[in-house]
Amino acid sequence: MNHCLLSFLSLLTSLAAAEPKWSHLSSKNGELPTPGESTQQTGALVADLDRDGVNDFVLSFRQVAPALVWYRRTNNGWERYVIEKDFLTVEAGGAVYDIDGDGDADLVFGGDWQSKEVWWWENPYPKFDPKTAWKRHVIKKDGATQHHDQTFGDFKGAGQPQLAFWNQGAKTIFLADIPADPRQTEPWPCFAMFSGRAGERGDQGKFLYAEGMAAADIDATSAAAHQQSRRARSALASARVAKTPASSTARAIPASGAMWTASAIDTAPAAAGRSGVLRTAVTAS
Ligand SMILES: [Ca+2]
Ligand SMILES: [Ca+2]
Ligand SMILES: [Ca+2]
Repeated sequence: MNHCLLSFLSLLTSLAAAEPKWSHLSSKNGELPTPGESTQQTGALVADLDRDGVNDFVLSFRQVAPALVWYRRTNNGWERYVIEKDFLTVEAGGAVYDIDGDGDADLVFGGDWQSKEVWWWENPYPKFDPKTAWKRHVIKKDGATQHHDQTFGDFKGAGQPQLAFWNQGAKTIFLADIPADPRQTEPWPCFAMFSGRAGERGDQGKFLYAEGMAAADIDATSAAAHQQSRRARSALASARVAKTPASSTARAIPASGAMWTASAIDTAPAAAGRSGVLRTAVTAS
């Protein structure tokens, strides 16, 4: 056996030893608190909301209140905290970022086909109460409905992230700078960075719209672009990376109003088991 093979086998052994041991917990068995009465859990986000170094998670709902519930990790398991006590028709997706710059992670979610709105919730750290909802702010309140997926990234090479969000009713991805005073600014100014078809294939003619969003620097080609993409990558490291089909590069774009273009990455027909495939990239033109 040669040295390389031995090293490889040794690496495999150490990786196997590091495998985490998973336990299946269910609210059905009382191992987790029951989130609410909605039978549609639309979104799930992982974030350390109380800054104790341990990840927590948030679930969203759209049938009955509450619309957002936080599962806070404690020494004794998981505790349920209501973030949004009201009824909202929250769509799948969600994003995490310290929007107001006070050091704690704030949350973004959008409304589904019944809603024209996108919202953010202000993290009240360190004052947490399981029954006290977080303050909700409006990012978008007009236009078309349905907002399936959002992400933060420095798409403009501005040195700080912007919010990109899908609006399926408009077949458009909107880009918004975080306002200088986000707690006092409603809605946020935003512009269409992409509009049109983005690889949607549909289910027997239904649901013809693209969804999913991730951010990565795909086409950096010059030294300047690399400079900007390095900043973007560091910004994106703290951003949520969602499931794929549409994505955006981190290359700098001109002033507001410039449209990005879509490029097919995978043109193969949709098939079972391929849901994670990146189909379309939306890049600065
Ligand atoms: Ca935590
Ligand atoms: Ca914050
Ligand atoms: Ca805060």
